[in-house]
Formats: sequence, structure tokens, C-alpha cells
Amino acid sequence: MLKAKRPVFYTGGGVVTGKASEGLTDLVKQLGYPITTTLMGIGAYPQSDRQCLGWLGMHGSYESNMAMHHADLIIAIGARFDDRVTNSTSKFCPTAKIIHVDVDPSSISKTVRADVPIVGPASSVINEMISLVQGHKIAHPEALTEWWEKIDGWRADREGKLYEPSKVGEALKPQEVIEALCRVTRGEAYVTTDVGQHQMFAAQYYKFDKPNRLITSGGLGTMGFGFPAAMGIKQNYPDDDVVCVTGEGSFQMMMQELSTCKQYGVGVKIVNLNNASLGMVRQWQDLNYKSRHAHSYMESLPDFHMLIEAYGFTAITVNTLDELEPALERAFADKHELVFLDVKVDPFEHVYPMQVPLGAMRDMLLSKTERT
Ligand SMILES: Cc1cc2nc3c(=O)[nH]c(=O)nc-3n(C[C@H](O)[C@H](O)[C@H](O)COP(=O)(O)OP(=O)(O)OC[C@H]3O[C@@H](n4cnc5c(N)ncnc54)[C@H](O)[C@@H]3O)c2cc1C
Ligand SMILES: Cc1ncc(C[n+]2csc(CCOP(=O)(O)OP(=O)(O)O)c2C)c(N)n1
Repeated sequence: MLKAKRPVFYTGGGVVTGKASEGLTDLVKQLGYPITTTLMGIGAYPQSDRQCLGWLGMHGSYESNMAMHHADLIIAIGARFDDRVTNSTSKFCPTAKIIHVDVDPSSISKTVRADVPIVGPASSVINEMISLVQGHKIAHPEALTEWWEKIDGWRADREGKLYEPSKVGEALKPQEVIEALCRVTRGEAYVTTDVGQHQMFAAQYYKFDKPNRLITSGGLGTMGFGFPAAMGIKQNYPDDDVVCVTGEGSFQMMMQELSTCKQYGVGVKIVNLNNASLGMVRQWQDLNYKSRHAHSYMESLPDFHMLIEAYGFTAITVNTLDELEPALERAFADKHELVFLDVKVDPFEHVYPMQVPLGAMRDMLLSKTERT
């Protein structure tokens, strides 16, 4: 670890469930190395810290995927090399040695061969790593400086180019809704999601500095998960802000739980990124089936405003950027009131970056017109 020239920490859900975030943060700070997490590992290391490159994989950040591809050492802790992370395993990180720490021996070398397998709980392995590196200097500080220059260059390349904000009179962009949500809740809310584009936007644009703040069904891909998950969290943390970011397709899978919320007074907030389509499916049809939109659009949606009011709750419909922040402020004014925001967003927006199927980690579509 001390001899690496282009190291990256790649950490996952095992650090969150293993309650190893504090130790991980100490270790990463001590070494000064970059860190990227999986979707399930978000918040285990504070995302607003400069050493954090965001999350990696199919819809991960450009700089994370580039850093992984060019690394000479990957220190994987509590992450299982899922196919949404690795892209083609035969092209995965061609120049890297891999240290893989996992509590489950069957996870090690399951999809990608580990050079240094370590079986054990993340917390105790991290503590041992800390004591082993303590008092030692890294062997190539000049190489690490160069590595950071490269990474900062990748960061700067995409800065401000991740999406086009909406102009006056245009439909809202889902990304700007999540950014506003993060501002209004000061990055402190528990955010649950369903599955789809809204899930990726929530993970990309809300900044999580604590573990267990993004609650998502990950590889299980369970539409209908977000609303009941939010209800459970709210029952346990009644004085915290709990928000379900959902899509109109997913929400309709569990919307009957509004009745449970009425009965037990569960004050969650629901932000429905309403693009009137099964957006993630439609994105794939755009990219792979020449925009043949079979069964991915919805002309049969309920009037969510009336639906929510029928249950006796407050609903706010948001159509424009100037309505957005006041609506969010209103929704979060009372922690104990269920409020539903039906936010009409651009139905044509895609989630980027997106790894190119069968490529390496660095092979990405960056927008509708650019690719690496
Ligand atoms: C539409 C969609 C898109 C997605 N896109 C992405 C994407 O771009 N990027 C992404 O990262 N994911 C993405 N996912 C999620 C993805 O499918 C996987 O769920 C996720 O990558 C797995 O995260 P993980 O490797 O942290 O594993 P987890 O499923 O969180 O597994 C944890 C690992 O840690 C181990 N472990 C558990 N406890 C401990 C402990 N105490 N100590 C040590 N080890 C422990 C376990 O054995 C396991 O190997 C997407 C999912 C969907 C539905
Ligand atoms: C129960 C279930 N059915 C189908 C799918 C496949 N699927 C993944 S994303 C998606 C579309 C989700 O649409 P929506 O909830 O409106 O979110 P959007 O992508 O538009 O943000 C579908 C159908 C799934 N993951 N889970």
C-alpha cells in the first residue's frame, strides 16, 4: 500500500453495514489517497471531502471510473465487484494490483481475481491497516502528487458539463431538483429511492457526508422499495427529515401505503420526479433500440395532486424552477407532516455518465453527443 504510485480505495456496502466508516476515514486521510465508493457504500466517507471522487460504475462519476482504470493499486473493502461497477471484467483495471477485504470468503475473487485476499470484518482489518501504516511514510510522494494532478484534471474536464440547467419556460431538469433538495435539507436528510433514473440522480446530486443516509435497494432493483423504506426510517427517527425520491412508475407500486401513513401519522416527504415515463427503460430504448418506446411511456397516470388530497395530505405540483425552492421549503417546514411534491421534469433527460456495455471502466457516454 505504501509503495503504490496510483492508488484508489474502492469501498462498498460492507463498510456501511460493518460500521467501519470512521476507521476508513482515518485510514484514507492518513494516506492521502483518493477514494471512490459503490452506490451501496455512499456516505461511508464524506462526499464533500476533496479525497472523495464520488461513486463509480455504470452511472458513477467520470473521475472515479477514470481513476480506477488507470490505477496501479485498488484497495477494495466491503465491495463485491458487481457487474454495474466493473463493466467487462476482462477489461477491468488492466494495470492494477487488487487488495480485496471482505468478511465473506466466497466474495473474494468471485468476479475479479484478488492479488491480496484478506478475509475479515472491515472494521478490524481497517484498524490493523491503520496501525501498520502509522509512523511510515509513503514511498513515492512525488508520484502521488502527479496522480492527484491527473485526477484533478479529470474532475475539471467535466465540471459544469454534467447537465444543461433548464432555461426560463423549459421543463425542470431532474438533476436541479435533487440539487435544490440537498440545499433545502442541508444535506442532512435520510433519502430513500425507488429504481430508475430518479434513483441515479438522487445518488449523483445529493451530497452524502454520513453513512446510511442513502437507502436504496441496489442490485435487487426493487421498484416500490422507496416509500415503505422511508416510512420505516421515519418511525425510527421521527425528528429527522426523511424523503423518498421516486418516479411515478415506482410510486404507483406502493402508493396504497399512504393509508398506513394516515393511520400512524408518518410524516415523510415524497419527491416524485414525474417524467411521465419509465425513464430508465426509455433511456435504454433511446440508446439501444433507436428510440422505439415500447411500453415505457404512460398516458394513464392519475392526477397525483388529487390522489394525495384524497388521503387527506398536502400535495404541491411544481412546474417551473421558480416554484421549486419555495415548494421544497414548504414541504420541509413541518417535520411531522406528509407532503408530496409532484415535480414535472424533462421527459427526455438521460442519466450520464453511462458506461458503454462490454467496455472498460473508462468507456463512457458523457452526454447525448459525447463519449470518452
Ligand atoms: C439501475 C441501477 C443502476 C446501478 N448502477 C450502479 C452504479 O453505477 N454503481 C454502483 O456502484 N452500483 C450500481 N447499482 C447497484 C449495484 O447493482 C450493486 O447493488 C452495488 O454495486 C453493490 O455494491 P457493493 O459492491 O458495495 O456490495 P453490497 O451488495 O453492499 O455488498 C457488500 C459486500 O461487503 C461484504 N461485507 C458485508 N459486511 C462486511 C463487513 N462487516 N466487513 C467486510 N465486508 C463485508 C459482503 O460480503 C459483500 O461482498 C445499480 C443498480 C441499479 C438498479
Ligand atoms: C418491480 C420492478 N419492476 C420492473 C423493474 C424494471 N425497471 C427498472 S427501472 C424501471 C422504470 C422506473 O420508472 P420510474 O419509477 O417512473 O422512474 P424513472 O426511471 O422514470 O425515474 C423499470 C420498469 C424493476 N426494477 N422493478
